[in-house]
Amino acid sequence: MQMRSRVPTRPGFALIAVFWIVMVVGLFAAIVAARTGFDIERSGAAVSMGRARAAADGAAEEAAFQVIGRISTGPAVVSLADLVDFVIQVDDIPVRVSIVDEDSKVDLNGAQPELLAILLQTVGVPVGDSRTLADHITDFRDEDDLKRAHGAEAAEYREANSVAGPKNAPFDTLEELGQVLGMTPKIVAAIVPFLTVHSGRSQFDPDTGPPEYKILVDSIGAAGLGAVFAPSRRRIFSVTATAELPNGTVFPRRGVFRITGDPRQPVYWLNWGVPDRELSSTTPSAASRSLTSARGPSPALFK
Ligand SMILES: [Ca+2]
Repeated sequence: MQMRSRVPTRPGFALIAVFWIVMVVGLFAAIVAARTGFDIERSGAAVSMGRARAAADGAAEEAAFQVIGRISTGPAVVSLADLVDFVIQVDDIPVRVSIVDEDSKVDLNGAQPELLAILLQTVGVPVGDSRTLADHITDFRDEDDLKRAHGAEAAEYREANSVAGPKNAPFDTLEELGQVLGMTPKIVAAIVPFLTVHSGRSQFDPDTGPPEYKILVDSIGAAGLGAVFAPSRRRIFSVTATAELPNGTVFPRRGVFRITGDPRQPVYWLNWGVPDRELSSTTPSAASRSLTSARGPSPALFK
């Protein structure tokens, strides 16, 4: 007998309620502002931002339930290709939404150093530096203080005059990559689109990822590392929802959710924030700048 999950009720009512609460609060703020002589223009901007935020948040929630609906009612292998870029209308506000299966990405904690090295090479890091950085990443996240062949543990960070040492614990965020000895903002920005900290797997499913992953797949095939591929579990997804008001006010929301299978709480949000657009302008840490002094000359990681 084929199992058929119950499709949970969409939070449409809650979404509209949240939207109107934000509107009322915003209106109240505007009245108070007017009575106290507060700059009404600033108050108007705050109301606009509140509306955009509420619309983005509502669309993100709605998108999560659309994924659940699709997976619960569809065949075993469901295409989510049309959810990569679509629009959800919240009241009169269009919200551009994008959903990505996190199992399609390389997990920063689960990936073996060989896979990390190939990923680094794929974005243009020379082979020698890619092995060094892959070992640095592995030493940064493993709990021991035993340096890998090309790695860096506490002594190497001290030698490089780095204020901080290796974390010796799993990455909680992709931003932490910037703390890895020898990592530059440019490399971080290049590899982050391929990475997640949410799947926890040593394998990934590039078939469910964006077309840009093909170059990584080709590199992996050429290196004979085919065992790093595994089908997605269709369980963990990230959603980006960007609301734009007619007056130009924009609010982007990014969240990562897990499908629980529990109809009482079908969506569990692992992360709720804003897109990682700041990553490309991450301030280089002392560690990031010191690969040359720690590991010999490395004039350019991108050749
Ligand atoms: Ca370590």
